[in-house]
Amino acid sequence: LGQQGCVIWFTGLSGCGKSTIANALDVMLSEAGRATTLLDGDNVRHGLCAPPAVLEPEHGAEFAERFGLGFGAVDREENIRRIGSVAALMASAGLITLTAFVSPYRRDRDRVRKIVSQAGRPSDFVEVFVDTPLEVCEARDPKGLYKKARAGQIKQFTGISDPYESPESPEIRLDGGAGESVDEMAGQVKAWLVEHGV
Ligand code: GGZ
Repeated sequence: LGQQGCVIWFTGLSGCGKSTIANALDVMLSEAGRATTLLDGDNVRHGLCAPPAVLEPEHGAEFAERFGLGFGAVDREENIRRIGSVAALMASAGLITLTAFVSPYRRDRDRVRKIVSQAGRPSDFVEVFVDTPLEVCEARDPKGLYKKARAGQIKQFTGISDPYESPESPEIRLDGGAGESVDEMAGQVKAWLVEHGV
């Protein structure tokens, strides 16, 4: 029998720490001998879910318009649908699949939960809410995006001019504003996985 895969779905605001924590967890699980993979905006939004401007030169304007993804509600819905489908495939191939996307809409996240659970067991989808206060995310502003959003240079920016729907009953909630280290928070997720037989 191969190892059992699952999806660990990190969600939270831009700058909340989800990618960093997911990366740290990825290292911990790999060191423990588990086969893992990590999907985040840095790899997915350049390829599978690239914006129209990236697709345009090779595929033309009509294609880019239809299949390129931005940050409107429908584009985010399709972004999460594509990522959820890929994550479900990877999990069914036995990988512990870590994903780190804002995924601001509850309905979109719940749909992924359904896809993953249908393919396996309900416990195969682990939602991790990285609950960092907006003020903390905005103070960090590692890419200067909040500043641009406040200045109106980025429209529909989550937390500023676009909604974020907090998970109502995530498997795990991490308090990203409490001063815990990245490794401590990644360790909490790992402990949960061990405790639940993943
Ligand atoms: C939110 C945005 C936006 C808007 C660009 N709203 O901190 P980051 O930079 O690296 O993470 C954010 C990332 C969000 O992409 P996702 O694929 O995770 O979003 S979603 O799940 O909602 O589809 C941020 C950057 O891209 N970014 N514009 N308007 N974040």
